[in-house]
Amino acid sequence: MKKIKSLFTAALVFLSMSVFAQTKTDSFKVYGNCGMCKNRIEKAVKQESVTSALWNADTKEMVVTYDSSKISNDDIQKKIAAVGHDTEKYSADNKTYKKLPGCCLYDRKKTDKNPDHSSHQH
Ligand SMILES: [Cu+2]
Repeated sequence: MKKIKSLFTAALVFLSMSVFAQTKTDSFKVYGNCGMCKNRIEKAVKQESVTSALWNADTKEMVVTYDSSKISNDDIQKKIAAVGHDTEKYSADNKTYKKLPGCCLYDRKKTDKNPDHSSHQH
């Protein structure tokens, strides 16, 4: 009986270790302004395979903990871009960006076309 119990414990430890091995924590930049942005950004990525998503409005730093066997860093960044926020790797669609509330219209770091600012050359 004791032997079975210890085998069971070993199996549990092994299982939790393999789960742990798939969990990854990454950080990357996401552009936005305020608390509303924070909700939008964090809500966009929260799902079963993303256990934690935290965005810092001051540093624009996003920290995500996710199951790398189910979702990739790229997929997560694409989800954020899809709700209107540029990330380090992916840019939001112009249309989606323009639909954001006024307070959320962050300075875009890498827009391809921005006629309003094209004259500001240094
Ligand atoms: Cu905002």
